[in-house]
Amino acid sequence: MKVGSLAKTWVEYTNRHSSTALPWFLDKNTLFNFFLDGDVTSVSSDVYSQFGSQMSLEHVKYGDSRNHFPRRCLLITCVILLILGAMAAALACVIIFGIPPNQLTTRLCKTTSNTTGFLCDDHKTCIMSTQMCNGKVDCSNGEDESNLYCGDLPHNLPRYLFFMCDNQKSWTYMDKICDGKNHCGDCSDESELLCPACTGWKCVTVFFNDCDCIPKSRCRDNIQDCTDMSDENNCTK
Ligand SMILES: [Ca+2]
Ligand SMILES: [Ca+2]
Repeated sequence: MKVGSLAKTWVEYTNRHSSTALPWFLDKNTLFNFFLDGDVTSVSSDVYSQFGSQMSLEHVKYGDSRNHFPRRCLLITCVILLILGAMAAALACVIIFGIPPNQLTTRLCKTTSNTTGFLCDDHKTCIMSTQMCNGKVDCSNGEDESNLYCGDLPHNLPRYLFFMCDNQKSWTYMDKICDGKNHCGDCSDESELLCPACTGWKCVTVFFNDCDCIPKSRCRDNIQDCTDMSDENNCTK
């Protein structure tokens, strides 16, 4: 049965019976399939308008199970194409820029002098904190002098490589803590809380670079180091 005659038969039937119900010999899906697949231009305009209206109602009522399949297929096809596109882009990046180096999860390492250091990209070289951003390339790739770490000192350095002084204005490298010299200006890098007990001579010192502990080598050397001259009068080497 052709589309035109099928539609006409349905319209004539519904007109005759004053009903929009489908006759027993016409299956809903068959009608829809004809309209969706068929040559609707072969149906006369008046028949199409009536039939088309009914089709819209039926379409809402029963759902368009036919159209779900192609839409789903279209969606799946788009997703597959996107995935393939992303894979192709990644492959192109690898070809153009090369395989990215194995990223380090941490730069924390122990130096040969058993202090906390910075691990270079080669995964082997461990440099001292004072070798970071000192104007000299110590890692083979130069990462110790890169803007990534040296752009905003000390904030871009790994936290374990620098010490923030008590005055909150100065900072120093971890390697400079407890070395007997006042790098902070307020001696917080040489405080008793951080450092081992003084093994030299303890006094209030004269020189700005010293804190309250001078090495015994400076006792009785005819140079005043302590305000009370105890380094020259009382200290025993
Ligand atoms: Ca360096
Ligand atoms: Ca110091």
